[in-house]
Amino acid sequence: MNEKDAVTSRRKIILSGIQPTGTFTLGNYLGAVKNWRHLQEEYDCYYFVADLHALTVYHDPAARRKASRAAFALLLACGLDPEQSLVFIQSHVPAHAQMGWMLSCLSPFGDLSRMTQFKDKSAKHPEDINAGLFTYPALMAGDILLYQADYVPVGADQTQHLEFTRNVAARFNHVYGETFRLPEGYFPKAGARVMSLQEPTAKMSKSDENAKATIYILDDEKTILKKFKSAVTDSEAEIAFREGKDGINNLMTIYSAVTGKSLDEITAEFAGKGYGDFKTAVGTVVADELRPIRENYARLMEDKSYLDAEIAKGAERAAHIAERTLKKTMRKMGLC
Ligand code: AQP
Repeated sequence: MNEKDAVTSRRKIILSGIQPTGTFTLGNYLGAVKNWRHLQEEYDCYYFVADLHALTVYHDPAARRKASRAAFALLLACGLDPEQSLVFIQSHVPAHAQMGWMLSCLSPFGDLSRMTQFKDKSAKHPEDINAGLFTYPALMAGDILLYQADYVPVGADQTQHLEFTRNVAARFNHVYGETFRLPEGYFPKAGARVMSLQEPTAKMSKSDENAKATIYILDDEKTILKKFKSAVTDSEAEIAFREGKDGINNLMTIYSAVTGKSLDEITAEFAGKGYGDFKTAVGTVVADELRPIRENYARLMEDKSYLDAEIAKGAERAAHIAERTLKKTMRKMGLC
């Protein structure tokens, strides 16, 4: 095989991360992590716990340390195989912070100020609008470019980040010479945007203060059923997906993402049934889907030495790959 063939036949690299800002939600799972599991078959997958990104919002250090470890265990519990994929904790690989700084020096102020996440989080935490919140897109660009990722799975709310990363990479390549591969968005075939159960126009979020609004992937069956029972719907009695039925649309989206059934099939299945029956059905399939994850997680958390070893192994492998790009970037910038 000549060199060109070897290059073109390599498996493409996919990279994504999740913040350890709390136990993953059903949204994190159906919108991201469940797909990450399937992608392992086809791609070289790099998945990380984005603890440096989580620093932009105030946190308790001891709780964060535990949450990062728990997030790593949750990724494995959800089916990410550390033998097959590279799973690691971001801050354990110093190259991320180093690359983030170098790329922040190529990040236009104007572009940073237009980022929706900066605007949203500043509005949510007006008492703590810190520089990290402003420059996080440069850190994120570093996360992606360090591993020369081909694809980044993106939801509708993340295309801005990908565009930013591509612009920074192109600018760097232009100014300092060809260094970075420009990543493309990966738009999963399956994948759902899951909304809050109490306010179905807002996305389901780990850090929602109203626990009834969110299904956490470690919730037990009873809790899951109870939360779905109290989900906000509407005053009609028809299980159909259409504008104005945000609560029902959300439940149908969840049911579809878990069972693989189409929206039309779901409408047919529940024709003539009430919202109560539908809520119980959604709660039941979700509880069945999450049960093995909860069991895997409990097993992993009991096996401290296995978890520690996997965390260390992930960091070592990731650092090895990241260092190569970091060194090249530093050379190009005249730092070594
Ligand atoms: N509700 C959701 N529906 C579908 N996908 C979702 N994701 C998050 N919420 C939903 C996807 O999960 C991945 C990891 O997200 P993250 O931890 O990096 O940050 P986030 O998007 O800010 O998630 P949260 O749960 O809302 O966290 P907090 O409360 O800390 O801000 C991403 O791919 C995201 O799209």
